[in-house]
Amino acid sequence: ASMNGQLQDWGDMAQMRLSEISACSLPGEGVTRLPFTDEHRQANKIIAGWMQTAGMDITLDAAGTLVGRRQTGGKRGTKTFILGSHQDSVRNGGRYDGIMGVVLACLAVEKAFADGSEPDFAIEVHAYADEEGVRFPTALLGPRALAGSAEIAVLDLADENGITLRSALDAFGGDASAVPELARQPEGIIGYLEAHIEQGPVLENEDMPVGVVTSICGIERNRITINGKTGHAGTVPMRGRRDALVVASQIISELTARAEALDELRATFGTLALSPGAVNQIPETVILSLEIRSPSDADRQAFSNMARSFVEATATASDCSAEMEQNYRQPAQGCNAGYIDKLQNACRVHQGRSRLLASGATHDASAMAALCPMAMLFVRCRGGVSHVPEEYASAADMGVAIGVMAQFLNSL
Ligand code: HGY
Ligand code: MN
Ligand code: MN
Repeated sequence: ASMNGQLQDWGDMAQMRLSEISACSLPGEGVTRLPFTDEHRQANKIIAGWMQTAGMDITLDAAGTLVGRRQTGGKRGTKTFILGSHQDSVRNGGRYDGIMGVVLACLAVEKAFADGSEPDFAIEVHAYADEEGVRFPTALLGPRALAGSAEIAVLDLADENGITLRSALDAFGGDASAVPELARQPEGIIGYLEAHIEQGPVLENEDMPVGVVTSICGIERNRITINGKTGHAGTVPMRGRRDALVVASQIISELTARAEALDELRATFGTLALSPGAVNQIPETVILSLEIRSPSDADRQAFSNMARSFVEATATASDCSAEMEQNYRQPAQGCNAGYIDKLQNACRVHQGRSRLLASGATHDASAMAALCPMAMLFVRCRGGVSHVPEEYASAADMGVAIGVMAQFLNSL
């Protein structure tokens, strides 16, 4: 078959594998596969088969990452290049987010060395347990453990049933007490490459199968608590009310308008809780989340500072009080310039042109950046939709991605 015909075969294999593993899910629309669950266990069995076919030995590491390792004796044998992504999904998500990066990594390794050649360094493929942070209020334990940046306190965070990350991880076959020992020596790691569905419309708008990522946005998450005064909805006059929900609505609309004026910054009020929560009582307390993302940490910080003082001033103006406390942060991460060039060259070979784009979503690669040079390859996403059952990437595009990744590996 022609080169591209051959890539189509690799893409068809990827599509078939993703269809098979999508069954490792809770019942319902789309894919729901949370970390350290039966669905995760079933998925790891299938992933282990992909890794074995790619000539790898398989271990489950202490943080619950499934690690496939292909060791060769070459002169750089002691150095390792890592590929991978996350196996978990959001609730009722798609078949591609995360797991596609694992299957493309396994097939790219197979393709890169299908001619019997062997790299002079070791190769690992990782299937990280938890990137989405849906089950536990934390994420990225696997790659952060490898980078030596895991916060051990997160092990005591619990899911909605009160099960701690520590007990779920140990019951799954990990070893929470050994997580700190997972840190890799940076000098032993060559770098990291992650393929991921774009989750946006850019590649589709430009009719391109794959694109090369320049940087991954930074993120912070805040909890805003607003305290007012409840009262009878019928007897308390409108003027002079201390209505926490009215203050929240002013904060949401004004900060959203200010974020809209900044083209690369994203501000999202994703959750809201209020009390007492009765139709005939004035809301007294509102707790809402504010997530801020930007490719520039300085811009994100400036917006965050402005938001904090705006929140306090808006509450005071209605004789309420409010505080905004940050409870999550990860810095923006640039992709390695040398790897970007290698990926661009491979894109020109396999799709005749190349496109750079920033990532507004975060990825395991953002944590791996603390350990080694990293790069990402995006695959065209139909309709730009992700985190929904309709999420889709074509076999042809995944074939191009495998060709690009195999050429990248051979260029190291
Ligand atoms: O939130 C994110 O960007 C990723 O999809 N977890
Ligand atoms: Mn996701
Ligand atoms: Mn993802």
